[in-house]
Amino acid sequence: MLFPQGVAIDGATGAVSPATGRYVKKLSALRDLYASPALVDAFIAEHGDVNAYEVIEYRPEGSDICFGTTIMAPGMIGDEYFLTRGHYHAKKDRGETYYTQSGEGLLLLHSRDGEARVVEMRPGICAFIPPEWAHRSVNTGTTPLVFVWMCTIDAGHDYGEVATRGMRQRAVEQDGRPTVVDNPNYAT
Ligand code: PAN
Ligand code: ZN
Repeated sequence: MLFPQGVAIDGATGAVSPATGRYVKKLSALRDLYASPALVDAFIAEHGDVNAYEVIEYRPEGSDICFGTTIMAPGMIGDEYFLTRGHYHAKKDRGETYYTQSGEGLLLLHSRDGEARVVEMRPGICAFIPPEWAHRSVNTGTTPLVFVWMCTIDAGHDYGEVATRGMRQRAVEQDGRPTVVDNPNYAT
């Protein structure tokens, strides 16, 4: 039987208590997602294989919904901001919300039928991610980007398509400001 529970979420650190799981993504694991993998190698040679982001989950067994936090380190590879892998949900009718707690970033999205959108990530903004939209977050600030995500427990992740084709857009710094540009390498 499921019982109600209050789960503490620290909006500054992203700590979740109690949590049911967590994982860390090292920068090296994301190498091929950047416009310049060679610059990832150079970054790691200089700074080490840093923790690019961490995901902490509250996923009660037998529940229909789950939530948790993502904590993204600030950083850049050349002019490109630190990013998450990006994915579609495995179940095609499952959406999600991202409610930013601290830091600043951009949520890059594209639909299977060719639309691309960007939603600002900053405290107070809860992003709605409809089903069938690939989504990737980027940290455009100088502090950790912390957001609470919530979705159905069976949404699942389909990483393959974004890994092979890329996202339609990239978030880069131009003239000192976050700018979204078309990804020339997006495989249509
Ligand atoms: C999030 C993401 C999390 C990490 O929980 O999984 O931010 O991003 P990647 O999974 O793309 O590496 C979510 O969107 N879940 O569905
Ligand atoms: Zn998702």
